[in-house]
Amino acid sequence: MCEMNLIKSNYTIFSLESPEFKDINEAVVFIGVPFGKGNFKNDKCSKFPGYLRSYMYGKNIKLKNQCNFKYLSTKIDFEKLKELIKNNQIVDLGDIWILNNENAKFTYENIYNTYKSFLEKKIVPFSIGGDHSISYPIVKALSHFHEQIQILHFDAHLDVSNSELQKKFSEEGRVTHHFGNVMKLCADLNQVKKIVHIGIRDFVNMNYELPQESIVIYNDEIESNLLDAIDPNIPTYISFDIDVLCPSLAPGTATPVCNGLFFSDIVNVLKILPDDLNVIGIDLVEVNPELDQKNQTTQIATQLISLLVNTIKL
Ligand SMILES: [Mn+2]
Repeated sequence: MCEMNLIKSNYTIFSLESPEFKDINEAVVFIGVPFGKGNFKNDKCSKFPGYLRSYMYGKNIKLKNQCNFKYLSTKIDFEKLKELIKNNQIVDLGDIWILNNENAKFTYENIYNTYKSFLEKKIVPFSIGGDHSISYPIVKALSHFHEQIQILHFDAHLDVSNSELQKKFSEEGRVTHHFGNVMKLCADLNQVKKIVHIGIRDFVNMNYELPQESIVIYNDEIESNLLDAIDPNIPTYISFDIDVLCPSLAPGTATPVCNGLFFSDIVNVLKILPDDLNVIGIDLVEVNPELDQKNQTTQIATQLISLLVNTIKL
């Protein structure tokens, strides 16, 4: 059944292999989730998975044995990633098949069911969005396999919107799931014990009521407070909204907020994380190639993916 929900591309992320789903077991798997309608400002982030693959193909960007990561200048050793490459445990499965005329409820359900089939095969998914709303069906699928989950949420926004209007719409049976309430929905899952928000700075966050699972680490507190905020024993999902970065580096997103994090800040955060943290899935969302300038955002997204995937140990 699952095979039908995936569509292969001509090119793959990092030119990785794209085996048949039935042949995969215990692997890190890139999956494109080309859905943008959860972002009502601009839905063209749906084009990013395909755009990224063509970009990587055009630039001949490959992950293979003896890859040199020194060009990222990070002082991070890429041992985990090298191990995955060496063992052929990192592949690109293509995109979740999403049609433009599908309704959003159906799409979220489809993502949820497809990811449940992935997880049965001990796959650690690295999802390429798409807008931020896709994280919820993914975390919901993960919640069937883990009693406790902690989310490390990189974003300029808390994404915990919970208005009266939303409640009313929801009672009317309308879709109220979107890019601005995705972390509130995740917090409402019993298994999600903790959400650590990093990079929060937009004015819109000033008056939100925080779910009790939430801990905000503001940008000036990363060095001092991040390590204490993270529970090293809880399986961890990393959700990375590209707008956490300063728009001067990553303009290609629908809701840019000035004074954001730089690449070196992200490296710092990753260095602070406990080395044996059990990372059970990652997503990178909200990259919008139509709003980008000279592929800056796609370039930095490519570098970020190398950094983030290196946090996964099978
Ligand atoms: Mn977001």
